[in-house]
Amino acid sequence: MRYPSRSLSWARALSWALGALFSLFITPAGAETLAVEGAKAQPPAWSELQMIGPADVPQPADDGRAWASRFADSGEEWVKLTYAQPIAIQEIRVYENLNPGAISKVIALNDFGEATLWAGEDTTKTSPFVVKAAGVKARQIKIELVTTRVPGWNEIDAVEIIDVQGQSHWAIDAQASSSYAQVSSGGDADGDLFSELVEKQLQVHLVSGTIVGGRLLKIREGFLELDTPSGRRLVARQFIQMIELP
Ligand SMILES: [Ca+2]
Ligand SMILES: [Ca+2]
Repeated sequence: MRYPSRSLSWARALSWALGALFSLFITPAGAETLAVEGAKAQPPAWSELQMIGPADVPQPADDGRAWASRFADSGEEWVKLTYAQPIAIQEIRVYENLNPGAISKVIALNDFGEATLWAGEDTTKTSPFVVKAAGVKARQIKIELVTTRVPGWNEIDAVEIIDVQGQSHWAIDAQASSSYAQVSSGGDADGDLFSELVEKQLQVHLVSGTIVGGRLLKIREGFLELDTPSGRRLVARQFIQMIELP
């Protein structure tokens, strides 16, 4: 069952997205480009991809521009954020737009292994939740939550890293143990069809007339992730007209 506020947020996200033709997700200098192909496409509301880029939920609320787990109070969940390059971290700021306080652990991941930066119970229950890192270098951050600690959905809008120079960094990719988008998108009937195409070279014809050529890396909720000559691209499945296997 959906709450009315959830449908409203989705409508808001969609109307915002209508203005964004071929919107570029994020292009940090010297980093790979992750572009969304197929116009109007936005990641599904409440999917983990909503944590990519700067915080965009303007005030504390249930909002589809944030990640929400599949269930509100099912127990342990995690999210993993990837940044454009390894960062010497001074501070991590986790923007929790709804029911903050369920975070149980913050881990920095790099090529050499992992370091737990913080573990315990968040007694502040305020957003952003801030963890100091004293210069630990990492390209990925894993955040664990115990969602039973705070009733209702414990949503995360974005995760900001402040480096030792005071510069701000936002995630370019995200993963999660589950997401509410799996529920709101009503399952994945095409999943089996697309899974046969993973690692194959494809020519994807979009309804706009654009053709995107590349190797299929991953099937994401509502999107195909392709490795193209100009970088990684997300193609919205709803705008695919035909797929050619050259
Ligand atoms: Ca909860
Ligand atoms: Ca967001």
